[in-house]
Amino acid sequence: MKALNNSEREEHIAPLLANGWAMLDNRDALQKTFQFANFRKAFAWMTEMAIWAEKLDHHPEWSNVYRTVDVVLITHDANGLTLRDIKLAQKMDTAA
Ligand code: HBI
Repeated sequence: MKALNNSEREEHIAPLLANGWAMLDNRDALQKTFQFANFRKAFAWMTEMAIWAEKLDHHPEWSNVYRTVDVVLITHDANGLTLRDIKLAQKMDTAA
């Protein structure tokens, strides 16, 4: 999996930044904090995303406290962002 080139970055990252994602300062990674109405909804979303992660063979770094899920997306094999991260971020936003 190849790291995103500059034109791919412009095309794919800007819409995510406009939708609550941020770039981490110290890693080439995307971060977003998702808030749900309650724990049940947060965990249901995580379950749905876990099934997608397996399907895409691409897994988030994430943690859950009550109704909040903190997500970091990066492709470990590329040590940076790839189209897999973009795809998973879009999936997460659509399902949230
Ligand atoms: N998930 N985020 C992330 N990054 C990876 O590089 C990655 C993964 N899930 C599975 C995976 N790589 C496998 O393709 C390899 O470790 C075999």
